[in-house]
Amino acid sequence: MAPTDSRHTRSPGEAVMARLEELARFSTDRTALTRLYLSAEHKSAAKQTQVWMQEAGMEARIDAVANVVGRHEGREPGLPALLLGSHIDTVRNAGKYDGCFGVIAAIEAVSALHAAGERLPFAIEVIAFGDEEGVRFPVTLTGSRAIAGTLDPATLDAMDADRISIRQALQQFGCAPIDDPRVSRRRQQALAYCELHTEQGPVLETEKLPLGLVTAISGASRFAITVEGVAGHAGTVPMQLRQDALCAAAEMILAIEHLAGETDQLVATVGCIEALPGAANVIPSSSRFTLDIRSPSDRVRADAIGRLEKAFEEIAGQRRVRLDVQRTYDEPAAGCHPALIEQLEAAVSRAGITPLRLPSGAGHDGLAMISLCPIAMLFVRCKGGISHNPAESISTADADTAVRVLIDFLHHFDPSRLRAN
Ligand code: HGY
Ligand code: MN
Ligand code: MN
Repeated sequence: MAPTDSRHTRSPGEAVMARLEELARFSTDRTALTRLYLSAEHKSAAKQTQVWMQEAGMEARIDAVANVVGRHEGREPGLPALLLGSHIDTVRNAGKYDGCFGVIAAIEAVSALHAAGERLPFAIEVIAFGDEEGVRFPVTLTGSRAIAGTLDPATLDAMDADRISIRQALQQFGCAPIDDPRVSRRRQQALAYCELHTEQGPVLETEKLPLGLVTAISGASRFAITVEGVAGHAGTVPMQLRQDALCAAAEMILAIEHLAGETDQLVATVGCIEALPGAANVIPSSSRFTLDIRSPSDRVRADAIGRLEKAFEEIAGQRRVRLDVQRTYDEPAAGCHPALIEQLEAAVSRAGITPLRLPSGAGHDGLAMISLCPIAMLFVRCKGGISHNPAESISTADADTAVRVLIDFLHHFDPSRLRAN
């Protein structure tokens, strides 16, 4: 494991930024940051995170779905816990801060309590979830769903591009058997879940604010769409006789863009597309593409999906191609708990920062954790709102402010106010 940094001379922000640099080295690619769920790089990053949790005075372990879980006991052992954390898996060619910032900042906050010999009237658990991005396997939130007790065992049969299932990958990773009872939390054990995360959007930078309070996490659906046409010779088949799977997919993709462009509170993205057999002189016989569609309003999202499915059917009919639409992910919007937002907001105000509330267009583990306990999120400003991109960046000063506000929030957290609502 990489030598850990000296705890003495650095500000919380500097310590967080230094560790994020170290964590970013655990990557499949040499030239970019890619760390997919249950990869060898994920295992190295998980073990390093476990060491940092232990140095911060926590009991730390890697659970049966490869989350890293650190626990800092309260004034007496076994108290219900406030859950902190985020994810340490990344997208391909990722930035260093998406997910990892929330984990390292939470460890830094607990480290400060530990260094001061402080014990709070509740325990704190810091969780480094292993599969928030859902890049390697066609499912996502595996780690947080397992903790929340909502993981469908069938999920473990999902396979990656090499036909390795999550179940097999967990065994290769060295995880305990999946039915390890220590994975999921009982409702009474979890007071709330609070996640620090980069905003991944431009609002805080535009408002010149370092931090923001999240009101809700947008709901999202993902689809795998396959179009089957007829392969043909690029030189001999007249245009009007073609059953071109890629052109049909292209028309569907433009229909997606058009609908999302004219619908308020809706975004839709086609991130992956492939055409087979993939030869320049062959009319594609089939094409596959993904659709990711989101909205803070579940009704807007459901209505848009219905309209798109109808449009796809019409296009497939006109082009005499076959269509298969598989929904691979569906998560309703998750509202942050008002009493948690207020308590985070009070900590932001005590730091002399004007509180700003905003929704999260990006998905987070809170979408799964809300099945277990109330959730809240604190956003930190990121440069240009850039994310899912190596250019993603935050400032040391904002990281420092975020850790200090989190520590202040921990000192004032009153779980009884959650029950009052
Ligand atoms: O896709 C998302 O919103 C998240 O980054 N996984
Ligand atoms: Mn992400
Ligand atoms: Mn994230």
